[in-house]
Amino acid sequence: MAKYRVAVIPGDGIGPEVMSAAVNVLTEMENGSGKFDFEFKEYMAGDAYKAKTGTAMTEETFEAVKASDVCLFSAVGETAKEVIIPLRQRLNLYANIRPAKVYPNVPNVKGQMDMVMVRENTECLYKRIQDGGPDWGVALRVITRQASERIAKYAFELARREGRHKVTCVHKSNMMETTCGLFQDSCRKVAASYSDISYNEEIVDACAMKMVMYPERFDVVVTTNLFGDILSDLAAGVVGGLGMAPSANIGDNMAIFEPVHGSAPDIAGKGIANPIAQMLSAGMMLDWLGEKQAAKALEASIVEVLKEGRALTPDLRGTAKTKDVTKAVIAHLGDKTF
Ligand code: GGG
Repeated sequence: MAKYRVAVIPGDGIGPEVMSAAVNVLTEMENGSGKFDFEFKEYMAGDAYKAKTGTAMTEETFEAVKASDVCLFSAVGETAKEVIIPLRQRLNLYANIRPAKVYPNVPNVKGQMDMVMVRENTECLYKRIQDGGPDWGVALRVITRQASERIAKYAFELARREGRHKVTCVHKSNMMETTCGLFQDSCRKVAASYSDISYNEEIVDACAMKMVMYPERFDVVVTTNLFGDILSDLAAGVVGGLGMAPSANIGDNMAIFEPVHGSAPDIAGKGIANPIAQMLSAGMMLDWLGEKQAAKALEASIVEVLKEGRALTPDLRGTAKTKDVTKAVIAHLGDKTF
């Protein structure tokens, strides 16, 4: 039996609520499968932990995450820059994968979108090389050829692996020639080795407009860190909101899976958070671990719950609670083998 050591970081706000839903689902899957076994270990990090201890994430927690097979992360609030950003950068999780897909019964903008955002995850303004005073601020945007070619290659390989046909490089090289120009040039060079995948380019502002008006035109999008952060929220909006948006931070030997959403303090503690983004992230984790059948079974169960339309949380215009969605997904897993 495969054994996986999973570091669990529930974080702040709705984080613990959606994390508990996903861990319950994974535990049911472990019991039902007999093929894999999870060892979940929970670690505290984020705003609440910082308020209590003075630090948002200890070095011990970082080392524990590093030593685990994989990490399931939820959401932190203001301390994202002290928790998830350092985790991504220090563990060299260079590819941030953010699928945006229309699901049944989920209110969406145009009815059609099935896109994967491949966001460079280690550099750009998120390097956080900055300075400032009361009346000025400056931040350094770092783009290297090595990281740009690496993420472009990841995007083309993902397209091949998933049977996708097009990669779009999103940039602003007309304004930022040294950074975006280098990113664009790196993508062009990599594209030349993938004659089976078509390639085009979009300037980021026009791309934002087109993603809303013509979401069906996008397949795989590769872009720099900040543009990817913004456009993936936009894409989530097109397909029904952040409650439906999962993500993966992938490196060569380690990965962290997290919903795109933040800690949503406005609805924390009410039991109404949509756990689907966290569950879909858990599904991406199963896929990355090689448990392909389990990953498919989990997504299929979520789709069935959405189709039934009974266990929908308020963000999906329903009245269900987080726990109702969890129960419904677990019930649908019951008739599947994985
Ligand atoms: N799980 C999502 C989360 O904690 N988001 C907080 C945030 O601002 N993240 C920044 C980012 O994704 O780059």
